[in-house]
Amino acid sequence: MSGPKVRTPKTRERDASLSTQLRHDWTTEEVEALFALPFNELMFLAQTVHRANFDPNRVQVSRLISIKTGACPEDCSYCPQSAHYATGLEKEKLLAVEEVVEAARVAKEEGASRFCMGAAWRGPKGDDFDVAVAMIEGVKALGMETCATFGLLDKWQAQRLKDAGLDYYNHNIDTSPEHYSEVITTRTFQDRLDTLDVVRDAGLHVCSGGIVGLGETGIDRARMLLTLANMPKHPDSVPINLLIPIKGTPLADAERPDPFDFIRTIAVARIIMPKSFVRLSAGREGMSEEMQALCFLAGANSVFCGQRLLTAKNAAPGRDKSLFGRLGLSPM
Ligand code: SAM
Ligand code: DTB
Ligand code: SF4
Repeated sequence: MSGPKVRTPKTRERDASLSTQLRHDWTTEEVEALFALPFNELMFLAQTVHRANFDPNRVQVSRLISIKTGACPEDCSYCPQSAHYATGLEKEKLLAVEEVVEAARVAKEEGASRFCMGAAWRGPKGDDFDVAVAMIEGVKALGMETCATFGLLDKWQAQRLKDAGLDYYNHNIDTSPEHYSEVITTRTFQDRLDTLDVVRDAGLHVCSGGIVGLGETGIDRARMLLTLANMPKHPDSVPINLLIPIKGTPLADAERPDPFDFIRTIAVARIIMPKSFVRLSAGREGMSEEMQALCFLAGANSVFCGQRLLTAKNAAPGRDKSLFGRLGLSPM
């Protein structure tokens, strides 16, 4: 499928309407057609939509912490923390509340506006949930935005997190509905959607995205983004992760996606969810500065800062400061 090669009044009209409309009725064909645009055309369209909705030179910055590491009962075939694979990761029990609040204070000092707490759980249970709630209260009291990613939730748990002052809940759909069971067998795609529903219904901001590089096809990428865009409300934040290959996991040797396909995924997310923050998420450590710059040009406007994500490496110290400086970007 080839897209328009020159800008005409008709393409300009399309760009203007894409910039403002919040659609929830995308078809697979329409999303595939965006992916199939010539690269320059796609980037122009994404940047047009981005500029209509955001300051193009500002990037939201979040910091992650793993509050409970490893020994996860789920079998997500990309994850270093799954108990199903020998990844050599050192397990850690639940951190103490004070330790987490102190890490958040430091992250704030270093420029993060949001602090995201992640746990290697299928979902929160028992006393551990009470401790996690206390962490959220403590971080919120610092005046930071709070985010949690604790796995599957029921509606009472979602309400309890909301009452504790949680702002965002991260729960990724990871891939297309069709590819999901190739990647994870211990829960279903519908389980993920059900949690996203209870999170939204509790009035929490939704953070949901996926991973590029799980052996998915181009249609799977289109179907993943379309699933997010066709939700009752676009997720407020859409993390696009590039698979970090982890030794010992079934995806350790997965074929690296073409970098331009990753950038295209960011651009299409930007276009079909025009007002959402699109996060250039895991995988930055292995990217060149030029590739990251293209991701920002494609409409990414959020990143994780710091040397670590949950367990994997992120940006080396000083690298982001230098990158932001060279690109004239500033944190939101
Ligand atoms: N256990 C919770 C869950 O699965 O929702 C929260 C933590 S889990 C580590 C959060 C997300 O990290 C996953 O949904 C996945 O998208 C991402 N992730 C995990 N391992 C990754 C990897 N090796 N490369 C890229 N993204 C990864
Ligand atoms: C998201 O989409 N990516 C982040 C965050 N949400 C929780 C996690 C990336 C994890 C990468 C592998 C690791 O650090 O263990
Ligand atoms: Fe567990 Fe989350 Fe990793 Fe899956 S992605 S194994 S649920 S920590």
